[in-house]
Amino acid sequence: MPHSHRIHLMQSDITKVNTDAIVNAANTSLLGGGGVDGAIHRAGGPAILAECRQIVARQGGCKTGEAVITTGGNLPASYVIHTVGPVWNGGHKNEPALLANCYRHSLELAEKHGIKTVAFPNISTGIYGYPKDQAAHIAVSTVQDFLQHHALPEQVTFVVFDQDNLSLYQRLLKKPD
Ligand code: AR6
Repeated sequence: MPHSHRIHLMQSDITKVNTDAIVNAANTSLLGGGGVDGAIHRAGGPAILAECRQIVARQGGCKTGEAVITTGGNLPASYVIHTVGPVWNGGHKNEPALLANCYRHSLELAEKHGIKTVAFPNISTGIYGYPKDQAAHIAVSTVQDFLQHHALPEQVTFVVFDQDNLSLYQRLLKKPD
């Protein structure tokens, strides 16, 4: 599998992960919420929300599939890339393309900022209800495709929280013997 050495898997709380940037599964308001979004704002402190408010003032939030970048505040990561995953609505509302856009646009922002290491949570698979197996396929194939064509980021870590996602990603990222 090409570029497999640049993709890592870890089961962890993403707020503790020591990559240059972590990705947040945000919502279009950019003003916080539950799930991983709530955890990131709690652990990162008010500097993240302050920058989100500036972005909202400038461009009025963030559309589904798009991404914006802020400081990491008090997190080990220097940056947070906030992306907005699609709400699962049965699969015929362009959800797969929108989810792929989240990964691609987050990676493009990372590249633009010279970021070498990025960690992704399993976008849309919590409160937004995206089926975990379908989301994992899109996440892995989109990241693999991007890395084939770009030198940055050098490394991408998928940070899984639950056992289902751990098993799915282990299977998808299994290196050939
Ligand atoms: N570290 C890593 N992964 C986590 C953590 C954590 N600390 N906490 C949860 N997860 P979700 P969504 C996993 O619901 O589905 C928010 O209110 C979780 O197990 O956080 O994209 C936003 O403001 C799941 O696998 O995000 C939006 O309104 C994954 O992160 C909405 O939820 C994503 O679950 C976004 O929903």
